Amino acid sequence: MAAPYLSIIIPTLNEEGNIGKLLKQVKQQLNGYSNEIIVVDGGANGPSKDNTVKIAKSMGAKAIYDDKGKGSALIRGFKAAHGKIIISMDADLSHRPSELKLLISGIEAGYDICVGSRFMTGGGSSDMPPFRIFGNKVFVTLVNVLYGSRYTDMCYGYRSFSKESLKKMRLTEKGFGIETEINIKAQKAGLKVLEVPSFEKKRALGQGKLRSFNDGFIILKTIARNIGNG
Ligand SMILES: Nc1nc2c(ncn2[C@@H]2O[C@H](COP(=O)(O)OP(=O)(O)OP(=O)(O)O)[C@@H](O)[C@H]2O)c(=O)[nH]1
Ligand SMILES: [Mg+2]
Repeated sequence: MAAPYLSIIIPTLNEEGNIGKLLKQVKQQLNGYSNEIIVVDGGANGPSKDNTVKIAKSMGAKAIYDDKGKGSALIRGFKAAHGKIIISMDADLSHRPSELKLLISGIEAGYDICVGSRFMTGGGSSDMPPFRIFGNKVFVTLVNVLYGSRYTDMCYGYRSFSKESLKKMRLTEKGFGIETEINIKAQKAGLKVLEVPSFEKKRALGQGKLRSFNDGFIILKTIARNIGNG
């Protein structure tokens, strides 16, 4: 079978209230593009305890398993992807499927990576309490100063990639440091990155897994770990 043009990678952990609605909307947006949707399910306590995988499979998505965290799930999904363009997207309906075409066109226009930004004109968030906005600002500023980049957002997972760019970055972050690792390694590898405005909605149903302080610390360690090495 010919390789699909697009691969959509969705990490999931107990998202049964959201995944069906999301996949329906994604499929509507991707009508006309050859595509595969890969759900990477699981967490430290094993697979989702609810019907996430059952619903995803019934709607034509492939499901694979990973138990090491969101970053690990994304890396596994990226490796399993066959598409020329690969997109990462959350399962909780925070990311608007109507923005998929913008992310696709960024790669088609010749960029290696296209990242959604909640802090550009036209972007925004109804899912960020003030302390998360503050933390994100600190991380963006640190990365820009340390690595000479000009990002406006950091910890946001709605992104598109050319297949080659993913191979060049050799990603390793297992948890919520993955987006920061991508921003840093893309900059270090001299990849062409385009930020596009994105609006993040509140998680629709279910519980968020990010723990602001623990994961903030992990993000800081990600920033520190990448200083100097290559
Ligand atoms: N496979 C896998 N997916 C995860 C894990 N943790 C989170 N996810 C998924 O990653 C995406 C982002 O996680 P969220 O919990 O929504 O994180 P967040 O958006 O920062 O937090 P909220 O604002 O509370 O939603 C969602 O699709 C989750 O289901 C994990 O350990 N493993
Ligand atoms: Mg969320």
